[in-house]
Amino acid sequence: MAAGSARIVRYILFAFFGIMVLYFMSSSSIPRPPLPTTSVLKGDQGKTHSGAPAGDVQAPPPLTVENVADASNAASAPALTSPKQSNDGPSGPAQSVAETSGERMNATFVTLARNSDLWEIVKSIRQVEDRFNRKFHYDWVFLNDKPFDTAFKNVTTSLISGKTHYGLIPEEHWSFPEHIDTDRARRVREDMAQRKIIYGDSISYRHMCRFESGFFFQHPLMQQFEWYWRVEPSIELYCDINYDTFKFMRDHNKKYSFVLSLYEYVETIPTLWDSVKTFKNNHPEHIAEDNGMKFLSDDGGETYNHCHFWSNFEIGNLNWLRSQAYTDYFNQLDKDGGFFYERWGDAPVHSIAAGLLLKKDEIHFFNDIAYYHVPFTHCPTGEQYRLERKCHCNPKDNFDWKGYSCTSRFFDMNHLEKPQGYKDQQD
Ligand SMILES: Nc1nc2c(ncn2[C@@H]2O[C@H](COP(=O)(O)OP(=O)(O)OP(=O)(O)O)[C@@H](O)[C@H]2O)c(=O)[nH]1
Ligand SMILES: [Mg+2]
Repeated sequence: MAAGSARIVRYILFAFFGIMVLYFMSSSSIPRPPLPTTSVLKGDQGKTHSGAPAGDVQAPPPLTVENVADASNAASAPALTSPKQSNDGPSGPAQSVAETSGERMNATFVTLARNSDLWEIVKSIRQVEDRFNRKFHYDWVFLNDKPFDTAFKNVTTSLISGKTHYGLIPEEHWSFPEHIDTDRARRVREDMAQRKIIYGDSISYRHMCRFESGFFFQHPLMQQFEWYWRVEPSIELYCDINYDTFKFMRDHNKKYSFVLSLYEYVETIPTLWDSVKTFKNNHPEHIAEDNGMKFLSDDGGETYNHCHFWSNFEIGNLNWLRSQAYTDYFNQLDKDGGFFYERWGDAPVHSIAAGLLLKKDEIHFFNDIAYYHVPFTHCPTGEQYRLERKCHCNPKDNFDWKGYSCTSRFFDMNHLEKPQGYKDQQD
């Protein structure tokens, strides 16, 4: 019995000694981040900087582009009282906080939406934030022909890591101009409805296309910016984007960009090219040397082949859209009335402008922005390429090399080498 008790006491002492040794090792030699006394706020109420619940202690993450951006954001986090939302015109430079490690571009996301688009646009915002903007915190401008409601503003602001702006479109940018014969426009809509042309009977769709063609970049909220990235509801982004796409555009002298291209429905633009020709005759000074006509026409400009960049995604330069060349171009088209007497879309309107007013190498194909807008997908060709960027798109869905895409033409015009494996994706 006595020998047994002594053994138990020895075990207890041994165990105690072991625990003490472990305690000293853990508290003296393993560096641990201090417990936060206050959570670092991003300027929006109650969210911790890392997205983790306050008080959760995590090991310091490795240095990446993302962390560098986050770290400098923490240093310059705006005070809680500074509004993240603005309804009333451009913010001063004090509010555009440089949050990335390098230079911050004068750029914004821009979305035209109705209040009823809220639950579809939030899906797009999540994707854009997760894949890109949580590292860069660019602003986001929302435009609407009706005032945005509180729910729309609160939900979108809570999801966006940059500052949000909400603007009302002036009536003259969303109505029939005086020179339009509204009876003729109505007859066109009735005819298109009978012929089942998509959105052919819609007035609001036509206002939308005209607004996106000629006015979004003129809105007072957009005037402060030089670069834009257009985002529509229900899109997907499939790959990480770890660099500043706006900076890329500036550094490589790009003015317009695309991810998907295709042929336009002929019925919606029967006389668009005639109007373009009138513009070319009236303003030969605006036609760029070494332009992208080859993408638009197979006979040197005589006829339009209907190729266009799909404008639901665009990263572009706002000063170009505000230039005299683009203004003269849009005014000619608007005067000819095809936004209402036909159903001209902003995609061919922007694309033809990019093809004629810019040098062809000022247009960029963003292969690494993997993207979906119903019903087409751009999923970069090449497995290694997709793995490096953590892409989650199915390469079988890639539209780039299919017969109805115009992207091959863009590659041919610019003498670009198509990626390995493109032939396997042709049908
Ligand atoms: N404020 C406002 N926004 C609109 C209106 N119609 C369309 N939009 C927006 O304009 C953009 C283009 O409209 P969509 O309906 O997506 O047009 P689309 O991409 O040609 O067609 P879908 O295939 O249906 O997406 C989207 O961002 C819409 O939210 C409108 O009447 N008012
Ligand atoms: Mg759309």
